Amino acid sequence: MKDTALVVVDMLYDFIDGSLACQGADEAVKNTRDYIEQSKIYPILFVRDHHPANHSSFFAQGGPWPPHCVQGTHGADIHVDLAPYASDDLTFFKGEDVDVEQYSGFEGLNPAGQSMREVLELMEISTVVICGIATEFCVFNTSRDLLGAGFKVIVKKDCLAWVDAEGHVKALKGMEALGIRVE
Ligand code: VGL
Ligand code: ZN
Repeated sequence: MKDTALVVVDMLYDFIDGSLACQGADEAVKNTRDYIEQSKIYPILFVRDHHPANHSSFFAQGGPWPPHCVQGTHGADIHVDLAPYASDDLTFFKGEDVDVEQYSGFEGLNPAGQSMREVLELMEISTVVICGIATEFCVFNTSRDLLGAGFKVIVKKDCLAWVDAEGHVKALKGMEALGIRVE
């Protein structure tokens, strides 16, 4: 599977057992780790929501979310079971601009300032497998943008967690309707 990469989206403590804990998160982390070990899939890219403490998406600024994934806090860290697979070059940060909501990991940049598209193209990746949190937000937007950029996209159903069960099901249907494989 040399032309295939895995993208792990926002498997960060605040989305797992923190301020924005999502349904199914523990199972999603475990299943993602099992998938990595069993499939030996490589390369593995990580997306990290990474907000300043006064981000516009937080309640105090009139946004829809509790404070989460604040830069430098435990809640912004990748789960310990997945962190060993992460490398700087293949980690893409989003949500760093105080005024901008970024649900799509495709808009993230690595520490060298490279976009996900740039890095995937350099590695000659044509198919992307997606695991992550939350189905309705970051997973949906990241998958849609990767598909729009010409990649084949496969979403791993057992490796997702969600804010709202109905929203999760609706997002899965929406992704399938776009031409994303959900398996
Ligand atoms: C996300 C809510 C707020 C996500 C990010 O990555 O799904 N959801 N910020
Ligand atoms: Zn966020």
